[in-house]
Amino acid sequence: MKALRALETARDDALRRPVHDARTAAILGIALGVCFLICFLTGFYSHLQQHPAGWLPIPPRPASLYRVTQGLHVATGFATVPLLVAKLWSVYPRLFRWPPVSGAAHAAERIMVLPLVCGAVFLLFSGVANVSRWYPWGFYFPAAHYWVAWITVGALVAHIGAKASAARAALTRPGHPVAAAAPGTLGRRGFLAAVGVAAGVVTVTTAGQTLPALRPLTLFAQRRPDIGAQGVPVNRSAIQAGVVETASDPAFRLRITGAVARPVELTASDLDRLARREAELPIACVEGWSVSACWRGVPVTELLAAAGVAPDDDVDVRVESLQADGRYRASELNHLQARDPDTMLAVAVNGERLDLDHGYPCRLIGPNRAGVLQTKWVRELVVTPA
Ligand SMILES: Nc1nc2c(c(=O)[nH]1)N[C@H]1C(S)=C(S)[C@@H](COP(=O)(O)O)O[C@H]1N2
Ligand SMILES: [Mo]
Repeated sequence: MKALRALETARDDALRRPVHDARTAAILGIALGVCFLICFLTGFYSHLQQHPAGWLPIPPRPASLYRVTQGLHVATGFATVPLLVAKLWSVYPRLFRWPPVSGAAHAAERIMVLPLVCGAVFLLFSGVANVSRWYPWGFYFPAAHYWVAWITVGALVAHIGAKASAARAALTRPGHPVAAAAPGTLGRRGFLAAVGVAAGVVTVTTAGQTLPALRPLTLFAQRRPDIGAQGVPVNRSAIQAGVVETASDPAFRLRITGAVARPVELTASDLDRLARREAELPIACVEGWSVSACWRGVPVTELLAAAGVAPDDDVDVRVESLQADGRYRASELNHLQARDPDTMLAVAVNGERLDLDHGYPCRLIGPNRAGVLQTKWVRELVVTPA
């Protein structure tokens, strides 16, 4: 009994402190809600890039759109970690309220907090672990991350619905009777400032993986995008992909097959001779790092013309790699991407012949494509009517 009373007193003392009151919870809730919204929308866009809906072909312009959306996805995800910790710490004394619920509606609202908290913790943990290339799980990360995001957003919408009026009241009532912190304890301002600084430091030290100006400050970034052959990181080397021999073989032929008037075969030196298009395009990995480079190659639309595909024929193109297996050994170009003059099979990057690790003899590079779709060591373009 005594212990229970002591717990009650501790809880009531805590709830009276501004760092644990409704106003602090509301401010952190809004910051979290904004971050989650950005993360969810950019994450959904990344999902659409990799699992396109037939009715919504991803356009190839603006060329750097995916670089921006995925950079934002990972940056806001990282910044959300201190915000979520702060929010949970701010509201945890409420867990000790007695009775825990005051009716059926309140019980339903409380139960929805469980998927919200568990989902948010799972998303942040799995996301940070994934970009750190630490896979302490047996499931396939993108699918789990995607479905848990829907559950979490559903729970978040329910939570916002339940809490909107309380949050509005807490924010519009400035003369809150318990707003002042006891002397010597952390006040709301100090607490929120500390959380803001933590989120800012995480962002600034992560964003160097995509913003060159912040590169010297990279600490949490998983990649320095300027480290790698030819100034571009290597995500899977030729050795890892098992293509060293086939890619360097003089018998290599690029084939253009499928719905074409005449199948085409080109050698590596044919490709080199035809490669006159130059474009500045980013490699933008789903992991959040990105780097822009100057590519030289043969536009896919010229290769289609060589195979007798009429310029106004809407076609999709499947891009196949020499790599025998692995998730990223092939990708699709929709009819908009296939006709963009900067979608090309590149043979050179930053003024040098493509390194074997970057996809020699030729690799796909196109505007506004997720890194996983920029297939390396291309051996075949399979054309299908769109
Ligand atoms: N054949 C093949 N192409 C691939 C991959 C792969 O594993 N196999 N990885 C992709 C990923 S995830 C990225 S981010 C880019 C990176 O290209 P880079 O190694 O030249 O920087 O290549 C893409 N192309
Ligand atoms: Mo990637």
